[in-house]
Amino acid sequence: MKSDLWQISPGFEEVMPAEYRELVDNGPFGKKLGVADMGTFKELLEEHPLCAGCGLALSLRLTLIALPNPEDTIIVGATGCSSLAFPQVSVHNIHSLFGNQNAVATGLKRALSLRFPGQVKDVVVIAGDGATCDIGLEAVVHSWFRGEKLATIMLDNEAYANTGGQESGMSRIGTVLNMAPQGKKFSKVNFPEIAKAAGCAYVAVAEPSRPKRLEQAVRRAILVAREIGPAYVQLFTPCPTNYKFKPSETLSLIKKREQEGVFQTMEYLSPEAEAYIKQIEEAKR
Ligand SMILES: Cc1ncc(C[n+]2csc(CCOP(=O)(O)OP(=O)(O)O)c2C)c(N)n1
Ligand code: SF4
Ligand SMILES: [Mg+2]
Repeated sequence: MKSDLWQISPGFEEVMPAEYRELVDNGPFGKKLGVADMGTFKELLEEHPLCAGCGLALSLRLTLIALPNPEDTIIVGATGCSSLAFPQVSVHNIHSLFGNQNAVATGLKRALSLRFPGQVKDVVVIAGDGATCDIGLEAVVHSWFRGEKLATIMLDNEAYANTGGQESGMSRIGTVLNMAPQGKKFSKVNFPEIAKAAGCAYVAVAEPSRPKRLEQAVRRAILVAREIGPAYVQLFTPCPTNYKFKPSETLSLIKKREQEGVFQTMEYLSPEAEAYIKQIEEAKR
């Protein structure tokens, strides 16, 4: 469905590539569809510039499909591989200075509440592990301390991928990358536990090889952030380019990691969030 919210500037209709016109004409607006309907509408250009087999690109696509209210959602992104895809998505988004994303999202959410009182406006932060857990740590955690009603989604590829492969706080101990040749000396940061301790009412870890679970985590996080308080979702999004595996192996690598117990999904809801989600999901049945 075409949306008045999303238009090509007058005069440029014929110049824009066909795939971009399709994105505008056939975006997710007003459809209330889910990941089972993937492919029947368009949320991200196929010709985006992320690498073949990128776990982050697939997770971003599934996240965009999972948005409960794309017409009234604004995504706040940060520098990193995902920022290369944001110019080709069908949802409004803001690129913030690397690490500032939760501060920018806080201001945006507050301004939208004043400008559109009583209307649903979802502000969703989507950023890499470096932006979320390292360089943006202070802004992220303080937005949670303050109880800002934001959903924060980390695309966790366990590296600074966009800058050529430095270790991040989310890389695993011993990880060797192009620019971490000696291997990481300390363990992966347990960010879901930090999110819980910092006041998130919803915390989940998910991955793109289970699209339904990823969809549920993103939806629940956004709904909880709308009414209850901050929410955090961590998506495991392996990077074939920096971790040097075949692009065709991304999903099997996640499954292998899961079987070995190296990667685990989880979900936490505060009692208030649990009661709220139960009420919404029962009303839908
Ligand atoms: C303030 C600031 N510091 C550092 C950088 C350089 N920089 C750009 S992307 C990046 C790494 C991004 O890592 P991550 O957030 O994990 O995203 P990924 O590329 O892995 O998806 C860094 C350090 C920057 N652009 N701005
Ligand atoms: S470097 Fe890694 S995370 Fe970045 S686009 Fe390529 S595969 Fe994806
Ligand atoms: Mg990263």
